[in-house]
Amino acid sequence: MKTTLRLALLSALFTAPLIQAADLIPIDVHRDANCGCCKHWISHLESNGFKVNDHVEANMSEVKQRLGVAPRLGSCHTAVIDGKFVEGHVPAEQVLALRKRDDLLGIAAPGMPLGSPGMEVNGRSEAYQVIGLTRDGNDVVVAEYPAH
Ligand SMILES: [Cu+2]
Repeated sequence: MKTTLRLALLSALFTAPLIQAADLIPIDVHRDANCGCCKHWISHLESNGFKVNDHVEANMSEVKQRLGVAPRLGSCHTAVIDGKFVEGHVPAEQVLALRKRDDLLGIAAPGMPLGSPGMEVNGRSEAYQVIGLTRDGNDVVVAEYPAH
């Protein structure tokens, strides 16, 4: 057997366990059927270790109200992980960080910030914040992303 082939087989053996389904983090995403950027955000999650349960909804404002998303934090899709909401185009790293924040009801990237995950449009970007909603109803900045 050629060395290069043997190396390729070895590396396949070592990387295989990393992509086992059991390691993926489940998350529910609620979205409107016609939302294109929502699907782009789902792809962003899937390429960062999440297993997305995709829910197509007829009435997103009813869903947001039910999940406790304050209207001022609103965006397009609404995800749920560990009982907490993730509103809009929040980067996957912030979704992971949210899992360790028991003081928060959820996090949001309000609006549709250009350049956020799933909102890549012609390389344009704007600065945006990820806002956390605390259990006592206050907004806190959990992350800031500059225009790039
Ligand atoms: Cu969107």
